[in-house]
Amino acid sequence: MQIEPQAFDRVLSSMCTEPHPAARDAAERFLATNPGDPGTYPNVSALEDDAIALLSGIAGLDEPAGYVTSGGTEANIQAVRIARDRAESRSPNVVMPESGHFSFQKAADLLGIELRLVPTDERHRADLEAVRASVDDDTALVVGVAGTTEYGRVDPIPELGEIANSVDALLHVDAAWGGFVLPFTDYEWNFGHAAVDTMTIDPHKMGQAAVPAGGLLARSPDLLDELAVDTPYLESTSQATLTGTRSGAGVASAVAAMEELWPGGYRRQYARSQNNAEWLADALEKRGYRVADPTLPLVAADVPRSTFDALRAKGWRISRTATGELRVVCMPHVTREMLASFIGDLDRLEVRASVPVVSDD
Ligand code: 0PR
Repeated sequence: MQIEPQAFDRVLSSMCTEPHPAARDAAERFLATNPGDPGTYPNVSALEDDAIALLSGIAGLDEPAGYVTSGGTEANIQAVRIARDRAESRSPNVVMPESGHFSFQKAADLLGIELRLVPTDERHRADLEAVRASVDDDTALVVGVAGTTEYGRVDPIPELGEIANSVDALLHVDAAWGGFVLPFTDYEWNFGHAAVDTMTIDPHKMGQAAVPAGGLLARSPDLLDELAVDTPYLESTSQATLTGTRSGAGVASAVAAMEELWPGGYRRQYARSQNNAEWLADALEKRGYRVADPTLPLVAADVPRSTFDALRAKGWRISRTATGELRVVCMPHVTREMLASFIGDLDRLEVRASVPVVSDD
């Protein structure tokens, strides 16, 4: 095989990053293990218990319950499945701000459940009045996002919990990306802060684990039991995961990263990333672009389509929000030097755009 993976030196919009060296090493050692068959692979299965205990500590959950998923998509699908199976309604619905990740569309489609999208406010957070107006007796689940994909915003989680409670629905918090930075902020987002029933929190994003390592946590083990099916020919008797064979590499790398970095390493990483985001937001603002305040290490700015395309043509791996803003996620591999070089390219493009082309003839 000739081809090499891409370098990270121009990757600015990904929510994945270079794994921590300890995570990389652990992934390699556990490559040929399957936590989906704990009877045959007990060591990686024990590691998965460690992963859930560590994730629970990060998310303020006293009694660890959950499993390492293939990513945020699987965790979100499973959370919707728990709520659907627990609901008494014959036509249950899920209420979510429109800032929620598109994995919930997949969940709704797969599970045959109605997804009610409600607007966000001017700060891109769930509009509580709109959520209140959308829930009813058929609502099985209210979703809040703690670190949105497009703007890095945190929904008012305790208030969403109260609304969910008022109609006997569950509350799911999608902290797939935000979960490893929020512990170092003042936001109320976790099991200790609010009546959260289930949570997505992904080591393979800000957690610096190898892909695939997502996380699903539940307030109590009986919520996970909603997912369990019998497994007659395995030594273990039931399975609550969506996939069967799973990545032992992901599980081991998640434990290695969290043991190495929680809490001091993640705290320092958050401070670095947040500083970088504020520096970038400032640099873009000074150049006259409208910038959404980086409340977490993610910057969105109104850069014209032509400039965006020219930056992509220069090799910058950038993406856009649904409304077309440039989006930069300050992941651990994103350094100040990278951002300075990005701004340098932007300045050169703008100079060229503003200087009339003079031909020699
Ligand atoms: N929830 C939130 C809040 C997310 O941002 C994402 C992914 C998910 C759930 C789904 O997680 P998985 O992708 O692990 O299933 N958000 C990124 C996105 O869709 C995923 C991503 C990651 C995209 C790396 C590109 C990339 O290079 O934009």
